Amino acid sequence: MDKVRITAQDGIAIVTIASPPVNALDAALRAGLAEAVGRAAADPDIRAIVIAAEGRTFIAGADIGEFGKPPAPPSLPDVINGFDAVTKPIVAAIHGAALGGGLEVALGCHARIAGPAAKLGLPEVKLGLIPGAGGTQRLPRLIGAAPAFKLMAEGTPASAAEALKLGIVDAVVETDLLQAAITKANDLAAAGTLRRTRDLDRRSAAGGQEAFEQAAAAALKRDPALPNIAALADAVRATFTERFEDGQALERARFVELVADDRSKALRYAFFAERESARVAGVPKDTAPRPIGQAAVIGAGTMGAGIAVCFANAGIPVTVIETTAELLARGLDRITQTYASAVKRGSLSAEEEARRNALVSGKVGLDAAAEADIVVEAAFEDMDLKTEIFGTLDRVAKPGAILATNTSYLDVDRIAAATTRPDSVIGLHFFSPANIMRLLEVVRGAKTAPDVLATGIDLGRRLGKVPVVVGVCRGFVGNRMLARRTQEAERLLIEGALPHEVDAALTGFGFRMGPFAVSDLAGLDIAWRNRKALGQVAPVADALCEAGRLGQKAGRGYYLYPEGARSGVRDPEVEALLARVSARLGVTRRTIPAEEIVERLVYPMINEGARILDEGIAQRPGDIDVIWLNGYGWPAWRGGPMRYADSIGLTTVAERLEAFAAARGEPSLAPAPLLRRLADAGQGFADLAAAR
Ligand code: 3H9
Repeated sequence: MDKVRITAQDGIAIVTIASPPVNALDAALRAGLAEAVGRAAADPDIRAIVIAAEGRTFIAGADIGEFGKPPAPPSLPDVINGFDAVTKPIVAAIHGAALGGGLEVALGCHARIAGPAAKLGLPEVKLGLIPGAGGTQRLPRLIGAAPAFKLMAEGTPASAAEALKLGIVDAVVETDLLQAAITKANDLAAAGTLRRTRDLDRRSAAGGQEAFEQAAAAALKRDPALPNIAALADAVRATFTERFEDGQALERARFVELVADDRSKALRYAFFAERESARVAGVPKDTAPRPIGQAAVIGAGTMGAGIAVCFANAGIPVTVIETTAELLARGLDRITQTYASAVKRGSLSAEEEARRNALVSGKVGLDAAAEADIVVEAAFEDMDLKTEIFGTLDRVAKPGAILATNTSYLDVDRIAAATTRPDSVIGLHFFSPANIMRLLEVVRGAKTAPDVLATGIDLGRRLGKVPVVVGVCRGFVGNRMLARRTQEAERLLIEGALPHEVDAALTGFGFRMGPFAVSDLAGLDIAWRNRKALGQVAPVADALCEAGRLGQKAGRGYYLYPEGARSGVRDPEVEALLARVSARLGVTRRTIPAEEIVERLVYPMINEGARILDEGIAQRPGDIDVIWLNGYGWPAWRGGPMRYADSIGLTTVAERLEAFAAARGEPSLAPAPLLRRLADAGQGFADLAAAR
């Protein structure tokens, strides 16, 4: 089927793009678009042209899957520059998303009309790129260099209303978008003037070059690891100093360089991995999710309240259930406070605050779960308590209701066995703060029904999360791998590293925070309690807890937090404590280089990831990467731990693990069978993904 159709209506050519699912601009579509516009331009019966699209979006951008492959003509810049040579008005009718190359197509038109749900943006920075089809040159000329730069540097699309305010679109129409675009095309044809974006001079709108330079400096400070922000600033700066053609040549050269950069490759990999994670073995694509119109959350602590906020944010009425009126009141207060501070920050309107608060109600006692289509249990991590709750829920919840547990570590199958409907039981592992963190581990129990799993995934998306299906094991995927890192971090302290050195090694790698700064922020007591319950020992962490150093809330943990300090400072007391622990264990302390610290922290995690894959707890390496990218602050431009392992080479990873295991006499550090097999075959985790 042709990807581009052309029809005519009273002298107006309507060029319709139809390339499901999102009209990405692959080679066939580019050729079809150029051909259709060229044909309309040459047709003496045609006065003007409208470009519209079918399906759920206008155009989602260039075809990301084509990047890195040999270029197939015509290039997108050539197609859009071709519009500049057309002497008849071209109007874009934009519904849904006009992103990246999609917005660049629209910017190559003489006018843009949007529907109310349109989203317009140049999100290339999120893929480690910059716009490469004239966006950096046309948008500043249309709306001003400073606002254009901000839109491109943040990469977040503007709503139709925002785009109208910024001047990206000429009008937003509530109904009959195509007709409105045709009318505009007729008006422009009658007026006889052509307003090409490249000829406009609004670069200095909204603060001029000075405002642009300020925005550029701020953006460079925010993300110094990515080369594309500097490239973006150079390209936009060129709109002040260069002719359009020269600016566009600079943009193109930088774009081509960035496409070849491994950081962009990693970000593109993550884009597809996130989408692939939605495909789950045993759950056919057409599996209908169960309808979710009413939710209940059991437990109104920090986690329960955060989960309730997620439901209310998505417009789903939610009942919060507690054991006493006092605990309930405290939990409901947490929720109203969350919204009140969002209003204070300016990120939520008072109207929306009222709407969301009205979706939240509270009750004492599990009977209140009777009406819910889904119940999410967020009580203490205690198996007896959870099985008791699920036993009761089994009696009170309506038939077909999904019973979900937010456990972080416990066996979902044992929890399911407390009910007579284990097929309706699932794990929904939210991350703290639940209303902020994007990751949702959807835990598939041995008996979870496919439509229950499909509902977990669908609901996750409705809640604005990235849902990833995982199997049952202690800690699932993310926390199970994290436990390895935590163990090694503790061990590094015993061998001679200091907390700030370990943290600096990981922030140098790209994490926003190191493990000890994170522990101090979260508090050391929960992990301490867990270790005690499991009979585990962590000599350094235990000693800190025994000394009352429970983290930031105690003013001291791995670091000292002087009154009012936002981040910790080195504490000689901790360093003396480390020396004592090492001496007690008979370990001679040594200086450990940052490179070794990173390897010691990251390789055992990768090794655990290999075990997780071998056991089928994660379906594919990409799922593990999506989990670490969205739940644990893995630097996006490194593409997740499994892809990182491939980039190092599994032979190297295996050799280093072998060396760590030998040096420590710790067999669990030795390469896992899957890692060893792949390394011996000269393969990477990606080969495994391809073979499955
Ligand atoms: C660019 O434009 C560079 C130019 O400046 C210069 C060029 C010279 N390409 O997300 P969904 C697939 S860079 C290829 O689940 P939604 C996606 O993989 C690009 N494939 O849908 C999935 O496939 P599958 C700048 C793409 O409704 C399917 O479409 N643009 C592309 O939740 C559905 O996707 C962007 O960065 C693509 N561009 O969200 C925008 N886009 O079914 C990227 C999607 O096999 N796209 N696919 O898993 C998005 O943000 C979202 O897809 C969108 C729809 C919001 C449009």
